Amino acid sequence: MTARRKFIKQASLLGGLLLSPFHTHHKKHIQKNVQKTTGTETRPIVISTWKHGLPANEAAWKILGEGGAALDAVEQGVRVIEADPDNGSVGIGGRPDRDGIVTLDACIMDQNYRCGAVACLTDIVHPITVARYVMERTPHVLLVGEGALQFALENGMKKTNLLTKKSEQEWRKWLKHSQYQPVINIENHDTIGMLALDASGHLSGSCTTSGMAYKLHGRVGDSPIIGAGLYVDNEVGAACATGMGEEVIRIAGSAIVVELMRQGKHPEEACRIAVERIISRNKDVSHLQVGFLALNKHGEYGGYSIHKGFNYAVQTLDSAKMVDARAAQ
Ligand code: SD4
Repeated sequence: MTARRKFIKQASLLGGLLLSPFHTHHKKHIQKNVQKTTGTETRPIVISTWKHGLPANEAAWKILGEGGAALDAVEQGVRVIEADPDNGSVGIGGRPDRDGIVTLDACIMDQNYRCGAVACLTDIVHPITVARYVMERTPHVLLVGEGALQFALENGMKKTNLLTKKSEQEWRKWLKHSQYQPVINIENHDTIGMLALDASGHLSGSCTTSGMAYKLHGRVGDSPIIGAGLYVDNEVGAACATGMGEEVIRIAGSAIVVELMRQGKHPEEACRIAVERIISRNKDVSHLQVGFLALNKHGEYGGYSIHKGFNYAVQTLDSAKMVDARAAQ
């Protein structure tokens, strides 16, 4: 059995059919909006990193299934996770930096190479929407720190305390035993990256995170960096990353995955090659996790990570499911 076929088999075995009432109810209506140009094309489709990708995809599908734009879908989808205080790595409830301050990174990119991002943003629940405002309301791509906060407030967003009781308690515990160093481990990744292909055949992507837990104050990861945490080329495909951001930045990870797809690689193979590149430039990856997720113009998708454990959510007209990504180790 080829690696590709094995992957598909594994994916379908692992992926349970989780159709929501909304999904079933709207299936007929959605069908009208689905344009399949060949037997192998799937659209609309939305894919997202990690298990919280399921509710995020469901929110995105409300837009995609009505024939809406991928850009709106990837913004609205990840907002659900940003607003969830129980998620420890995105939006409110995200783990703080080593000084106890929650700082958020996010970016968004559409089918016309338009992109916007914020980094080290404090006190705002929805950095993805601020990123979209940067894209649509300024001539810039990236705003950081104080300037990003000022821009968010000027654009009508409200200040909110993002440090929940639970995150604060965990941080205080960490302070006692931590030797005051940032930590990252294989389980400690749950940034959300989302990629969507809409009924019109347009791609967009989003990525949002509180980044590495207990990082140095001011540290920015890959997630708001266009080309690292996210990249979209509407002619080819889209990719996003999760895991140790420094390693993703060093290889311009998402841009590389898109370039590999441009050369004809299947999305999973493109992700695998990018992962191998990170592995080859590190002596020891036993404590290092990075995962890539990719979607091409035909609605084919795939993911790959250094270590087992990375999974992603996929939603199409017919199903909403989790897929365990294949891994190098
Ligand atoms: C970062 N890539 O800030 C992010 C962290 C992450 O799941 O993906 N966590 O480095």
